[in-house]
Amino acid sequence: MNKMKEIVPSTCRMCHGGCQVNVHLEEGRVVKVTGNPESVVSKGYLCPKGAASPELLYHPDRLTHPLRRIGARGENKWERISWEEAIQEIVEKLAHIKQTVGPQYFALLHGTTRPYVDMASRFCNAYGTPNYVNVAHNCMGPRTMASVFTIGSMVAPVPDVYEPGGITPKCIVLWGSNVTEIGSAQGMNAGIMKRALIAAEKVIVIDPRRTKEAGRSSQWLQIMPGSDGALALAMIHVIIAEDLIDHEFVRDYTVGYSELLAHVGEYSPEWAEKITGVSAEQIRLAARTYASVRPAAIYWGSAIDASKCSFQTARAIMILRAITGNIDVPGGDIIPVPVTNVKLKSQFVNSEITGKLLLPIQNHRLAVDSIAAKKQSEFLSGKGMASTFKFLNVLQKKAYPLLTKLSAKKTPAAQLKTLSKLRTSKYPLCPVTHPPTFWKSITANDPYRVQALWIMGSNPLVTMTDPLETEKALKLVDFVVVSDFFLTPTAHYADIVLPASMWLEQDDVVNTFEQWCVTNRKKVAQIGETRDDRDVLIEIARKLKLEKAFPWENYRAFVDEMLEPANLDFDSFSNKQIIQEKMRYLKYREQGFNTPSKKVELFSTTLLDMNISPVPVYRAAVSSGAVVQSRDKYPLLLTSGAKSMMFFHSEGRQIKSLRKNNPDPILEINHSAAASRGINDGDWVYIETPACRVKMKARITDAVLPEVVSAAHGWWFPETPDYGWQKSNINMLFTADNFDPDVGSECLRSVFCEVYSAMPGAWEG
Ligand SMILES: Nc1nc2c(c(=O)[nH]1)N[C@H]1C(S)=C(S)[C@@H](COP(=O)(O)OP(=O)(O)OC[C@H]3O[C@@H](n4cnc5c(=O)[nH]c(N)nc54)[C@H](O)[C@@H]3O)O[C@H]1N2
Ligand SMILES: Nc1nc2c(c(=O)[nH]1)N[C@H]1C(S)=C(S)[C@@H](COP(=O)(O)OP(=O)(O)OC[C@H]3O[C@@H](n4cnc5c(=O)[nH]c(N)nc54)[C@H](O)[C@@H]3O)O[C@H]1N2
Ligand code: SF4
Ligand SMILES: [Mo]
Repeated sequence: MNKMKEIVPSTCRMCHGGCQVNVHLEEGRVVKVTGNPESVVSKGYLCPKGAASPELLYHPDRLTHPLRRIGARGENKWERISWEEAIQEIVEKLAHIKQTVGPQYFALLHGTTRPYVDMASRFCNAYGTPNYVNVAHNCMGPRTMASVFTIGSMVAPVPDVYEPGGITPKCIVLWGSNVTEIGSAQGMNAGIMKRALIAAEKVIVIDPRRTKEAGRSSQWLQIMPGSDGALALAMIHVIIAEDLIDHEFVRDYTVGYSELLAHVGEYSPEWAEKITGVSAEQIRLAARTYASVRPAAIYWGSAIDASKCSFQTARAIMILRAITGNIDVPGGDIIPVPVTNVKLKSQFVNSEITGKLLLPIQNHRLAVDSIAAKKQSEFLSGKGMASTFKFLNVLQKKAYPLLTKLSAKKTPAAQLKTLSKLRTSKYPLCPVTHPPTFWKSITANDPYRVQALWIMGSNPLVTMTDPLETEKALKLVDFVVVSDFFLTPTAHYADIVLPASMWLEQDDVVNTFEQWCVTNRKKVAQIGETRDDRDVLIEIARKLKLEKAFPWENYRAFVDEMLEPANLDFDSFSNKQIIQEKMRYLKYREQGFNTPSKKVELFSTTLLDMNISPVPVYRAAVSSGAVVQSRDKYPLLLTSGAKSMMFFHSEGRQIKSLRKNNPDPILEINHSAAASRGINDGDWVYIETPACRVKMKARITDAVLPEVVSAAHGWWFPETPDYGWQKSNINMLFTADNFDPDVGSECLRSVFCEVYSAMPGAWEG
């Protein structure tokens, strides 16, 4: 008998990539996911994670119903409860907190962008808590801020590789991104990028590791981890000194060129050579190639973000794009045109969706990373009365006019400046509550300790720095909810665990990174009682009487609203599969740039007003003082977290087809460094910093320099009873005490360490 077969077009969500795929069903069961060759987004591309989607869907360890903790925190003892009970408990707790101590005593934390992020942030703002915590400080936040303050766009420019104008860049710089070997980064598709790289005349790779693309590039700059800011400034220096700028663009569309000129004089290639390890000649060659082979595009990765000089480095790279006239030209770094006939939910193009203005103005100041919150808590504890009175006075006088301005001011830079003044955050450009400060606020009860925490889609014990501090904090919070696909090391510390649905169980209009199109995601399965996070958020919000901010009965109603302007219902949209917007280049010629000056701001007075350097500077991205002092004990420079094709951060370790291809946590170490330490290929080794040591398997290679090692991140072992989250967790080696002063990012790419054998060949678990 023939089996009932069906193919449903949808959009993968095993990572940010948004690949359009075909979901193959047999007798209603998902048997396979394949790439969709018709797709303009992904042209048939599918990575192993996408192919493993059915394995995740049907995994025997998946959470299928809500759980309530019955043992001690971390003990992993649970009872099954119903959704009604779980939701009632959460609603009661949140209502009680709001009434008794104030909404700021609740925090919501998530990791990288996932489908629920817009609703999660809206939830926090509507409920009244400024403690919306996520990893933007280390990921995309610095790059987004650089885009906002330089060209006035929340959507950072991307290389013109999807061919809306029929051409791709002649020169591509891959700067701290290994997108073609991981599947996708921030929506950029590996397959599409690969085609563009093959077509390009020149490819420059800036990476401390010889990646595949570095191996086949025209020029590979093997940079010392964390020193990208120095390289970018030296490249600006060369381009100006050798008169390779685009004169017309600089004259007509930028402000602050003379200040930039004076500023970069000292940043010669010889200066940068000492910091970056890249020879002055190589720097000159790269700058000349980039400035003269046009159109050129830079694809930047998260290596730019996770340092002590993240925002400034990203600013310098934005300026490189501008002074060479490569912004928004066909084949350059373009700003996609968002779809117009759909109500978009991406926070990058619809600032309304996150509900920032729903947050009562005085609450902005109550975030745990806010200087004002500290003053208030001193006031409540009887200390610092005088200054607190002054602060309350200022708040009354100034805050309300500020909020009015915030909504009236059109440029995102002006809005962010206002918000930053309201928030008085220690890190003025950190767009969310700063995670390390958040965890410290709990352990130190300073300025106060939140009473409830909802962790949605994050495994901070593994992916955030200083996990022991995080564990301590998780034990101290009165009420912890975790929403996830699986019981993770972090979920073990929850009071309530909620089972989340994955992409094959969701209807959606996909819109986060690729702004120029929206694609369909179609629900084809339902496992146990899993629920869409957004439905849960909406239900809880409405039970907390927040219907004004959440007028939708459920998420599906919101999706219908998204499609209203296009006059489509969800089924017709699903049949269509995609709505695209036509690309328009050189938009700035008609409308200027959306900065206060309407031009590209090489010098930014807005930044100056915020006490941030108005022109990009370089700050050594080394780790904390204690480590530097013991440099002879820790001679190697560790960069961590180059992503693996098989895993999305800490996910996928329980998925057989993926784990088979990457069974162990890998440390890449150079031959000579390994030989002098008696380490053989495949040995388990300890990696040690003053903070801690963890074990990984050595891969001996000439792809990194003898003084550099590169370690994977996100490791835990779901196959062991305690999940072994401390054994190979690279974040155990980072103390959370060394931040970029502008945005609060951390030095994930540059900490000094030592590596030694952990009993060759023996892995004692
Ligand atoms: N398969 C898979 N795909 C993913 C993810 C995943 O976990 N797995 N995560 C997603 C997320 S959230 C992100 S942020 C992106 C990240 O993806 P990318 O932006 O591509 O960044 P990474 O993979 O972190 O690092 C890319 C390269 O930076 C190099 N690198 C390390 N240190 C430095 C340095 O100091 N300077 C320079 N120039 N290069 C350095 C590494 O060797 C690596 O080759 O990927 C997304 N896509
Ligand atoms: N040392 C070091 N650390 C790093 C990095 C590095 O390079 N080096 N990279 C950093 C970067 S770039 C990022 S973005 C962060 C990422 O950090 P996170 O985004 O916090 O990633 P994970 O810790 O893997 O947590 C994701 C959890 O959410 C679950 N999940 C996935 N999708 C959903 C969903 O739709 N709903 C719900 N409820 N749960 C879901 C997964 O099962 C998993 O347990 O890690 C950072 N950590
Ligand atoms: S790159 Fe990302 S979106 Fe594309 S198939 Fe792989 S996991 Fe899915
Ligand atoms: Mo990220």
